Amino acid sequence: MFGNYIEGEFGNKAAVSAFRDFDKREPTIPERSPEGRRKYRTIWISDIHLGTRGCNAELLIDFLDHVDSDTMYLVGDIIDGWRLKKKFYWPDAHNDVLWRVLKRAKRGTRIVYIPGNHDEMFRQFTGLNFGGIEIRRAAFHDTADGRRLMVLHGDEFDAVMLSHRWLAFVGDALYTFMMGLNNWVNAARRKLGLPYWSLSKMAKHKVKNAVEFIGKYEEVVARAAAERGVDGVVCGHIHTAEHRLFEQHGNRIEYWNDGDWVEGCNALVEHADGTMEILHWPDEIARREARDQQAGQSVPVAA
Ligand SMILES: [Mn+2]
Repeated sequence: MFGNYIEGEFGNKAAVSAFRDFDKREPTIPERSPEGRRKYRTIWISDIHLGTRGCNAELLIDFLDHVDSDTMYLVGDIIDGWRLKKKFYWPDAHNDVLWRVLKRAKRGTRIVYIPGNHDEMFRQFTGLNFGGIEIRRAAFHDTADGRRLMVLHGDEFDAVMLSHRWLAFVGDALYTFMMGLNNWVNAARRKLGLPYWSLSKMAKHKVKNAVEFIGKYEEVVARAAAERGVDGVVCGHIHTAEHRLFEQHGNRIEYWNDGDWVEGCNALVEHADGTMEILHWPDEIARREARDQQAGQSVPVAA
């Protein structure tokens, strides 16, 4: 069924052969033995954007090979259908990620997949199960210490945030680039006898707005959670891992964002006692390598 769907959706030979029986093939990056993995009660990951060059599939594979959980939520934008339809890009490592997810389901991890806006084509399968993966529009998660969290991708709030949306994509790299451009523009303006004009000032203003956008987004999401009477919310979508506490009519509302696997490479985890934590995987790898070096052994990253 999934194969037929891919064929219809992408209608392209490369896509069909890339996805055909992909779960039956062995991964190109061999899986590390599941023994000795760090065990969590719950793992949330999102915004992986498989099918794009930006996706850090190798780091995610390293993460998946070092952690385990009873439940795993895939909080949307797992496969970037938008971009795949425009240009088909699917390296082996991206198959390897899907293979690992399906393998976890087979081993007994409860996997809940909540499609996002970039993989919204899977929303039509809401309520169905594929290879042990439950597809849902949103979910409620009860923590070990009795908090109820609403789990959703988060693009639902774009309508409210519409006027600010594009600002979220103005980042530091662009700002640095504009600073350079600013010098160049003003050198040219000087030659033409024109007064100084600060492009960087404008850029700075936009970056400040991006920071404001993120803050505002977190507030909007937390308010929506409060209205549903839950203790908090877990979402993704804005590629900014974060934990914030809000007050709404005297009630405490937790906001959690599990980040992304394009830039941040973050995951949100729940420990056995209900404590939650945001992991920054590049830091975890650095710590592991320092430990291994101290122990006098060197272990390659994906081994
Ligand atoms: Mn998204």
